[in-house]
Amino acid sequence: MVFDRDIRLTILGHTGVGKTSLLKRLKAEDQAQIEKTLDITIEKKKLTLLSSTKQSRLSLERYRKYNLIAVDNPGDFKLRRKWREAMRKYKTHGILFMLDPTQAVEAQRVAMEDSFNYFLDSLSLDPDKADKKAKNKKSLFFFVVNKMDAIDYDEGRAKKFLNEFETVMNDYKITFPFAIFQKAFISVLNSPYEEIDSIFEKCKRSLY
Ligand SMILES: Nc1nc2c(ncn2[C@@H]2O[C@H](COP(=O)(O)OP(=O)(O)OP(=O)(O)O)[C@@H](O)[C@H]2O)c(=O)[nH]1
Ligand SMILES: [Mg+2]
Repeated sequence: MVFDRDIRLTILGHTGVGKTSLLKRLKAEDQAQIEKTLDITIEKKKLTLLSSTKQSRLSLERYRKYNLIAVDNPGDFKLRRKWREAMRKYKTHGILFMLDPTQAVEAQRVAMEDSFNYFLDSLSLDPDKADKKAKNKKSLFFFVVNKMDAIDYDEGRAKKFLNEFETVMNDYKITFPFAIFQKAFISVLNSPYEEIDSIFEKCKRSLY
């Protein structure tokens, strides 16, 4: 339809945080089949956001569909240079960065730093040019803490965990002053579908 819109996301994060699981959940595919991702994979899904169904029948938004184009990436550090390739090749609206509170902070912080640098590289391989482009770029950076079930849905604990990444996130904010920052706490395996949907609802509101 002509009034359909795209939500284009690069999914990044350390290995085993649940990137592929999130996309499988969205596509209602078998979670048991998931293996470690070894290469860049493009997942597409037409989304009818739950908020649309609440709009009046006269509203265009009620009939609007969102085409999610998600670039799933391998989290393993040896395969991480593919992130740069993916971001240069598939121009997305931004990054959905996933975190796992059951895994060590340090390795995930490195992954967050890598995603910062590779995203800048995707703007230009000349660091000064990339910094300049970043200053005006209205990207979306979405930080998603997954596996809330594994920490008994303890939001206090999840927020404390996310605080460990504050300094890196601040660097994102300084480098991308016009970017939009979002956070969410979910369990890909157990959250009700509305909570999964709300991630993409937030993306929609940030982008359109
Ligand atoms: N307890 C729990 N486990 C989860 C959740 N989401 C994913 N997992 C598990 O975490 C493991 C890794 O999930 P993947 O989706 O393969 O992780 P990934 O980020 O794609 O990993 P790479 O492809 O190596 O980068 C799997 O065993 C999942 O079942 C969750 O919400 N809760
Ligand atoms: Mg994967």
